[in-house]
Amino acid sequence: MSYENIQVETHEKVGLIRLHRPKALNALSDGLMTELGEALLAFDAQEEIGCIIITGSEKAFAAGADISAMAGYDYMDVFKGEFITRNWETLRRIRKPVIAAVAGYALGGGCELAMMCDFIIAADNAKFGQPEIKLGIVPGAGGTQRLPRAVSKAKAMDLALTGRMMDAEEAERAGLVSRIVAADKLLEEAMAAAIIIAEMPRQVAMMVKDSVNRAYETTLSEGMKYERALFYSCFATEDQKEGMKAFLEKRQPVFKHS
Ligand code: CO8
Repeated sequence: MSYENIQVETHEKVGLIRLHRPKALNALSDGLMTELGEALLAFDAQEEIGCIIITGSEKAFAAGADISAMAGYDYMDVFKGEFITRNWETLRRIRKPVIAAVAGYALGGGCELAMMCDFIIAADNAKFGQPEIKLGIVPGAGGTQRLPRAVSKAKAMDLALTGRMMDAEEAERAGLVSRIVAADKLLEEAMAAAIIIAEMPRQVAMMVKDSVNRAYETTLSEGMKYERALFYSCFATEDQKEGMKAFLEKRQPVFKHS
């Protein structure tokens, strides 16, 4: 399938999606978000794909939602048009792990999109922020909800109220990103992580994702019950037999993803 606002590549078991609106620092237009959703669903449905990476350019992961499109909207346009939820929620339906490989600006909706991924690998030039307040709006895709869960209330308030940017080191200290790598090695490092994940028993990777995400939606005791049920279910799979047998036989496991 050909896209206008993204570039899609398959690297063996890894699906790579590059946001590609270079003239607008990958501003997340409606068209881009629709295409991103389609590409994500296609990779999720593709049997051989075990992990997906979303990345941008060296200058910008995404500088936010498209301000030129939003500027003319009134309340009824955004309310009735379900601006945001119509195509922004697709990412949440993806069951395979999704890594955000972020270089440059990840601002507003760009930061929110990165936070909707399962984890963020940041280039050393990455900058995160929720500058919406400077445009007269509140964040609309998780900036006031996922950000405090990721970095604490204090840091989220600071970022969303002042609109300032946070560099990669501050973001790592705050817990927003899992690791920082040199900007020219970003894709290489993200790909290496994605290959490791894609080689793991697929159903277990999907369960880990599901269960960790559940931790943000439920109480500890309900989350523990959920995790326990998933844990038990792993014993019905061939890969559990193979993983444990291979360990005892001191060899590498050969997973069948079943
Ligand atoms: N939307 C549209 N165009 C943009 C955006 C954007 N978010 N960001 C940058 N651009 C465009 C610029 O207008 C410029 O275009 P042109 O060359 O035609 O004038 C081009 O990209 C390059 O940008 P700059 O010249 O500004 O580049 P600089 O290097 O000087 O500055 C910055 C880079 C600091 C990133 C600056 O571009 C900037 O501040 N951008 C806006 C950041 C921002 O406010 N983001 C939040 C947007 S609101 C939002 O995301 C709400 C999310 C709601 C949830 C989801 C809703 C669907």
